[in-house]
Amino acid sequence: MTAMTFNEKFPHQQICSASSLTIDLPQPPQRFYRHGWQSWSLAAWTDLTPLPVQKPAILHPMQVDPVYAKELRPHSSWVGAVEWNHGKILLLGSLGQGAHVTLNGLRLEGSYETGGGDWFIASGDETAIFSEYARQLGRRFGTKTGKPAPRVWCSWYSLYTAIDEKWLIRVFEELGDLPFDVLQVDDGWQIKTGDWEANPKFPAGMKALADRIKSTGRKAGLWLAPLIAVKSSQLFREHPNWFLHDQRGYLVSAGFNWGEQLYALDTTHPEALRWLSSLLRQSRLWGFDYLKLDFLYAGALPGKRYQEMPRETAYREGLKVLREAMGKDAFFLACGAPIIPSLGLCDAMRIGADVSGEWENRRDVVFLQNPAVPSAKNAIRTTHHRLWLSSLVHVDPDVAYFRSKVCFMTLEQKSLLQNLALVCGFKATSDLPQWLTANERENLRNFLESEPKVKQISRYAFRIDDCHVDFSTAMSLSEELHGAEAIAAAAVGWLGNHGWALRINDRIEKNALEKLKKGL
Ligand code: 9PG
Repeated sequence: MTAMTFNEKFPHQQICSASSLTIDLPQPPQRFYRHGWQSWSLAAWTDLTPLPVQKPAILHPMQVDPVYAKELRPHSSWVGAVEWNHGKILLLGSLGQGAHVTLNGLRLEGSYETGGGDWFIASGDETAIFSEYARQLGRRFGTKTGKPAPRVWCSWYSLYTAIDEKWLIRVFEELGDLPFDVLQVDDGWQIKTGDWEANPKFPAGMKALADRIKSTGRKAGLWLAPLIAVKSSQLFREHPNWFLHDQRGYLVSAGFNWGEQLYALDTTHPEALRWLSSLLRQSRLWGFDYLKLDFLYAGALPGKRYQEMPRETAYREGLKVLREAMGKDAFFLACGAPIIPSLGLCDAMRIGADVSGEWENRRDVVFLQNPAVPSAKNAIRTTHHRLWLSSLVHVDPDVAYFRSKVCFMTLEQKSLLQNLALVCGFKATSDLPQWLTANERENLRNFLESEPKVKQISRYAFRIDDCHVDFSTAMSLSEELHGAEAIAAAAVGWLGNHGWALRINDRIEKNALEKLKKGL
């Protein structure tokens, strides 16, 4: 254990090697910078009051690092920072994988889960320090490839899993000459998560769909979640031994989605790796050159592996196999991904929660106290706090909305999402052309064509060409609940922890989508 004291003589910047390290602070800081484990997990400056354990617990493996889900002290994956009122910060960040930072009273503590590694410690101006931390990470993990960020139309945030071949082809036609570089097919094409063949809604098959996209002069994009499988998939039923188990031999939960239990592939299992490799090669053979690989956190969950190694090392080794199989020329967007262990292996990374057509969903955000669920506000907050990664990888803030149909955001809220995309330099939407008015379509075109000058002027404000944009309204977290609201929240939290309740919710959402689709 290495111990230090933060005082006037403390160097502005240093790198040291230790399995664990503590820095004594002279006085309690005002704020703590927490950095969530994977794309969807909260990243934010918060005050020191403990954040409530987010609900429901059944989703912990897919929303946070489950090892620290119940930690009440301010804590952070790989990198944490504290700020006193004078605006200066002290940052403690690991330069290796599998590290965690905790604020324990007047002590900033960092520790590696296994073995030791390097730490970057610096104090001073926030922007300068984070960019130096990023530079140090880049030296160890690799940095941006030369590929530009494509402009993407993604099928998810309109009809979600209700997509089908006929309907997508109609969309591709109606997008006309809007300047998109990639048309990306999201979740809904596969038989099941784990069984990656076209389902009956795609009778011509995936190669035909990719050909169709490419005939419009664009690249074809495909969503896959290669490291998970649902319990009912053929993959899981035929190869339960390829999946992660715990020390006692029980299957490790990778969360709950699509009304089902999720399991995680063991990325150290040679047969699982062979299967993964052929899946990625197959996707390329179909003709998809842009791959959105999702739910990647599953590869780094704690468990007993075929080959024993630290969990994030196992993940990164698995990711190398995926990258190798898809080839260097494919554009790889990592999503639901543990951040640091994915650097250098992907071209772009989702750095926040999913957006949705809603600014904030009362049930999810307020009652479940969950900053990782889909919502525009959650997406903006976390993305904003990870912008420092943009020198290392293209940062994806998720899609922007231009439509007023099937969207519950105000013009200001939609414009915050659009502006965040301009700050990130990563532009995408899921708006259906048939939902856009002539004016909205023009706004979308201008957005896709614009290359504005972006300058950060304070922690949450930017100048984008001549506009002043302030993201502060997205930064607050939900307040602690009292009285009747607290009781309602406990009930929602309890319900949300049950598979049957999530299944009912899933059904209701599916029916609503089908209805929406019929109205098109
Ligand atoms: C397809 C979607 C889209 C989307 C991805 C991912 O419960 N959760 O925390 C949760 C977060 C994100 C999520 C699903 C669940 O969405 O981010 O863009 O591809 O999968 O299923």
